[in-house]
Amino acid sequence: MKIVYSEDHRLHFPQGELYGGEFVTPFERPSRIEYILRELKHRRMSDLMPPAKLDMKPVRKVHDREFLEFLETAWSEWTAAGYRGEVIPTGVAARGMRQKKPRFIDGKVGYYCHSMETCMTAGTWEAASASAAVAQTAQKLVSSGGRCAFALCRPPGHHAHHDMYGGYCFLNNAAIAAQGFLDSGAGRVAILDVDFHHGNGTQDIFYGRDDVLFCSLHGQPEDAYPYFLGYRDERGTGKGEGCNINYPMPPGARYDVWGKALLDALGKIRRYKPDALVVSLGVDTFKDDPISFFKLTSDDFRTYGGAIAKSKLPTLFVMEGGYAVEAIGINTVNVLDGFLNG
Ligand code: OKP
Ligand code: ZN
Repeated sequence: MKIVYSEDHRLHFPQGELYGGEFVTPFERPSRIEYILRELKHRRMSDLMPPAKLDMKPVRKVHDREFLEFLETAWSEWTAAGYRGEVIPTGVAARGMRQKKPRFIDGKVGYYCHSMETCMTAGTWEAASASAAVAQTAQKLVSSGGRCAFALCRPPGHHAHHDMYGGYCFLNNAAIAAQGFLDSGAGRVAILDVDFHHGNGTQDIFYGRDDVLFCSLHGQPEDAYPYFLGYRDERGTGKGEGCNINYPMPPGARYDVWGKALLDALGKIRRYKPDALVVSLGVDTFKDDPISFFKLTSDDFRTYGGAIAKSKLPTLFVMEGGYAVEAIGINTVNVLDGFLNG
C-alpha cells in the first residue's frame, strides 16, 4: 500500500489544550505519527512518499475563501495584536447573536472557531496545509488507478466545517480528497467515517449534495464530542436528502454493536454505487483510548479492515484521531493489514 506522509506535521504542536478547566499537553500530538510510522516499518510497509504541492482548487470548493485567508493569517494578526499566547477564542458567535465577522483578530477567532480546546500556533497553517496535501496526493494515486492508499494526515480534518475549525481540525482532509476524486472524474464518492467522534465538518460540507454519500459511526451526541451534531435524524437536505447517514452509539459499545453499524453502512455504500471510497480512519474507538468510550480491541481493527475490503472499491484511508498512543500504530496498521489480507 502506498503511504503519503509529510514531516511538516511537526510544525503544529500547541503547548496546551483546554481540558476539564486545565491546560494539558494536547492529546493530538506529533508522537502519534511517530508511533504509526514505527509500526508501518516494523511490518515492512514502507512504501512512503512525500506529498506534491497542494492544488487549492478542490480546497476552495469545500472551504470558504475568507475562512482560508483567516487560517493563513491568524497567527500573524494574533501576534501583531500583542498577544503572547497561542490562538484561542474568548467570545464566540453563539445562539441568537449576529453571524457577522468582526474586524479584530480576537473577534475573528471566535467567529471561525467551534471548539475551544484547539489552539493555533506559529506553524499551524503550514502543518494543516501539508496535511491536506498528503490527502490530496494519496487521492491522486487512487484516482490514477491504484486500489488503495494511506494518507498519514496530521493534524486531522473531519471536524473542520466549510467555514469553522475546531476539534483539532483546520482543513477537512477527507472532504478535500473526496472533492479531488470528483474533480478527477468520479461521478459519486462515499465517505465512511469510523473515527470515534462524529465527522461534523464533513457532514456540514456535503449536507446539501448528492454526489457524496457520508456515513459516520460515532459516540452519540448526548454523551460525546462534538455534542451538537451527529444525531440519526440528520439525513441531508435538498438534493442531498438521504446522502447523510449517522450511526450514533452509546457508551461501552463493543464490536458486536459497532460491527453491525459498519455492515449497515457498507450496504448503503454498495447501493450508492460510488466510484471511490474515502475512509476517515480514526482509531479512537479503541478500548483504552483516553478521551473516548467505545470498546474495540486491536483484533477488531483487523476484522473491520477486511470488511471494508469486501466493498471492492478504490479506497483512500485518511488518518483522523486515536489518542492511546502506545497502541495507535498497531490499531491503524491492523486496519490496513485487514484490508490488504482480510
Ligand atoms: C478529534 B478527532 C473531551 C473533549 C474533546 C475534542 C476532541 C476532538 C477529537 N473531553 N475534545 O475526531 O479524533
Ligand atoms: Zn476522534
